[in-house]
Amino acid sequence: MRPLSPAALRARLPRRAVLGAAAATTLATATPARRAAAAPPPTAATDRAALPSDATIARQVRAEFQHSWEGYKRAAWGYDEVRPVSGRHNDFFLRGRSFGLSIVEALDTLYVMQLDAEVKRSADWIEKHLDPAVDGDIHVFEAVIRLVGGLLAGHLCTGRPKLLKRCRELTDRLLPAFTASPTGIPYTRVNLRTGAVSGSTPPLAEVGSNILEFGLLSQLTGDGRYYDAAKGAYRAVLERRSSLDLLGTTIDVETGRWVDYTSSAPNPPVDSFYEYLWAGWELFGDPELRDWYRLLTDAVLREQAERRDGLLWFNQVDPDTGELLGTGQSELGAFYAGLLARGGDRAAGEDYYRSWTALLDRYPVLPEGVDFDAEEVTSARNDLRPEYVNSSFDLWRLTGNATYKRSAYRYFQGLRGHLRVSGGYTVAADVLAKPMRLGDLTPGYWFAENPKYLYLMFADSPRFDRRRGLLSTEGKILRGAVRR
Ligand code: DMJ
Repeated sequence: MRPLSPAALRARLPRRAVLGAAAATTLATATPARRAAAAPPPTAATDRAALPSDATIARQVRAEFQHSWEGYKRAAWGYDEVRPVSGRHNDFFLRGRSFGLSIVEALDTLYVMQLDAEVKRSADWIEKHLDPAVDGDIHVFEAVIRLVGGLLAGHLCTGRPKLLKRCRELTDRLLPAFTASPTGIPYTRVNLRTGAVSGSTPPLAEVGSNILEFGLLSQLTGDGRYYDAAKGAYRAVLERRSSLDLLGTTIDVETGRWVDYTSSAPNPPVDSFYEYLWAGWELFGDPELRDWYRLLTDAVLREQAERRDGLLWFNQVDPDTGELLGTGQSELGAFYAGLLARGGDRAAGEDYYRSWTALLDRYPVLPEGVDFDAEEVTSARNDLRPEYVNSSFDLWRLTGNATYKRSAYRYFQGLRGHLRVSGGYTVAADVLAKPMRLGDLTPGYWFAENPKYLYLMFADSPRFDRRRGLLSTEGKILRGAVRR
């Protein structure tokens, strides 16, 4: 483990003073209800109270997963996503075409929860109905993390060869996004039937978040083309880093020039670009991925980390000059707490987790966006995101500290208390409204992520190797599924 040097986290004094003045003005005028946590609040009562036993919590989580799964089956079976309030369904990739996304997302969660009749029903559906040659422009990144990853995980869990075959067919049809690119940086979209590519300015998450799925497919098939394509995309971006070892946000596939710098790590849309470097090292032992992760992470910690009232946040900065561009923080970035710890920066990871836990102390469920400088909620939605509890899971696995179970349980209680509806679980349109204003969607990733992280923390599942297990950015079990 590499401890953070004090210099790495030293805030730049002039900038701080300016931010401090701005914060004072904003605080005086901000609507109190929209203010984000400034200082660590007292530990929430639920953190001090005794938790139910692990087995009880695992049963509760499994029951809630089943509740949402039954809701999906009842109203939207075979469609991508369910709208659990209206009982309608949602197409995720293409209007009027369905990939049964929630089924693919749920497959390995059903498996670790030992819902075997549902595993069979789902795998049968996929083998019969999932068409990897649809005539339509598919979002490559979403197809990789959700469908390719889901099929791989489903294959590893069940051993069914057809799932791997379908996975390979689909990936072969996605591959032109990489091979047609003059830089090796993938186009955003590809027509699965014709191979025509489009979308030439992907954000970084879309450029990097495929090496786990592609690399595993290379291992399982002995065909190195997938890993090489994914690694080539990483290399093309690393070659274009700034003199501060920072990266931009979106990049031009054809010219290799940066398009904008509007968002920096760990925020979207760059987030999992960093995650897959470290996870790629963990899964494949490729030292170049580890070294790239270290280089970029050192720069993020040195140039972007900001300590505020005992909490740790990350500034948005210009990659060339380090100049401050923003202080917004997306809930999607909460995954970074676990990643930092996994990558050797455990203290920083635990501190960043506490920053998000401080928000969980203030709000019944986490809002989508906050600005830590203005101390405001910038997006009051909640999209049933898994990133906070993803970090609970990572940090608990790494440290064994019960505090992560407590905060994960509190997160679970928040969801169960506010986002449960008769048709399953739904997103919220405004978590600050009283009563909370709900939306009408169970995103596909819900079936892959939130309940799985919770379940694997509390259930002693015989089907998951907690020590070796490795999950993708979409919560797919890419290593550590135990077949029994
Ligand atoms: C998921 O699709 C994945 O976790 C992805 O990496 C980013 N965000 C969503 C869920 O928030």
